[in-house]
Amino acid sequence: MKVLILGGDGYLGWPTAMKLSSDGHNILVVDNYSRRKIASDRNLPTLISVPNLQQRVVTWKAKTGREILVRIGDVQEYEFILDLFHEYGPDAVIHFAEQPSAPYSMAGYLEARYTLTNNLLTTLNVSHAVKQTNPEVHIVKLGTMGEYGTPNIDIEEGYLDIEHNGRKDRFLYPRKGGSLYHTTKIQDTDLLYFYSGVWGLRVTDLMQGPVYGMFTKEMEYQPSLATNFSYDEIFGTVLNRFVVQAAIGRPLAVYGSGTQKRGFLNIVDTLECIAIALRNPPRPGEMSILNQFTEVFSILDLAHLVKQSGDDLKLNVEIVNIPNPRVEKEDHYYNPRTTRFRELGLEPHLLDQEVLSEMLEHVLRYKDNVVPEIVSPKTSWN
Ligand code: USQ
Repeated sequence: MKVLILGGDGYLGWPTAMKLSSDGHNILVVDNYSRRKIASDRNLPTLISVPNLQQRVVTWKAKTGREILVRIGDVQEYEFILDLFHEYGPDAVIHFAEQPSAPYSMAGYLEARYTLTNNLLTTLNVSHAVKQTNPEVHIVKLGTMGEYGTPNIDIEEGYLDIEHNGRKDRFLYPRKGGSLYHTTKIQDTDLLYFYSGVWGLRVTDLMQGPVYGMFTKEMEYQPSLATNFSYDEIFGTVLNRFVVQAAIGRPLAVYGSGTQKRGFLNIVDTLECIAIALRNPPRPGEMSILNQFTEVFSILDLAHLVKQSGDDLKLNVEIVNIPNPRVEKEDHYYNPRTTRFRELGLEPHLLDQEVLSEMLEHVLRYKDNVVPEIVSPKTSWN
């Protein structure tokens, strides 16, 4: 297939490009380096600095003989994205080109405005470009489990059948975002649901939980093919941050009681889920929603797992509960369904001590690169 990857320079975008290229697809990646700009403006280096996309694809070609095409540009610019669809003629588009950080979206007005305009406009542009050039193109959109929030009922995969006053209908599952970022993802889902129905587009919306890890098979060719691994409060996800905190001898900072639960997955499974989604496009006019995580943990569970792994390496890891900078439920029911990916063949890579010690040993090798000042949370929700 010809696959267009929007946001192909990111933590998930670049590993996805390599994986799909390895699988034999033709890949064109697009990025405007907005994540790198935000990180550089705020002095938020990744654990290891990674080459830019143009350099990455040269290394990839040298190591594998496979070509990944690159275009640097902004998906918010409609002419740019429309021309790209005309020229390249993709069979599928994977849309990662969004501002991905919940804390960033809550940092102030400008950050909120950027998150809202970027995330909605890129989704609008992708929908229109597909409609205008080839409505058969499969749109695979990265959403988030955080769209559902933490309701006091079981979370289904995307839709809920409701019986009311003796009549029945099927609706998008009720949503409640925990940050402005999560709210933009809800709005993206609404946009895609609307356009898939009205224009007969084929859309897959992936409700993904927080991802952890830094290794995928394709990175083994060469260290400079690594993904960007963040541990700061803006771009680092919780487990990655805990591993870095353990490695530099800082207590693992659990927000609030740590009893809040989320559905997690290894970066390797993210790539597998994307590949599965590509192989299973919905019918025209249908929006397929899949919950993309493999295991539910409380934040405190994760902290204890990292502590155990750190203690095995004689790191003497401590755990502290700090006042929660976010407004979120800490004690709540959480029972999200995730059956569709298993039915479609996903074999999950679960979190165990081997995975954690591999991550910890990797971070320990680069621990002198860690800037301790960027680890503590500074962004508060209100
Ligand atoms: N948390 C801590 N300590 C930390 C960081 C986070 O206790 O140092 C807690 C938070 O309070 C939260 C949970 O861990 O309850 C998850 O936080 P996170 O920063 O790992 O994840 P989040 O901000 O929700 O966002 C991340 C990605 C986002 C993705 C989302 C999936 O940045 O792009 O959409 O995970 S989900 O959380 O399911 O919405």
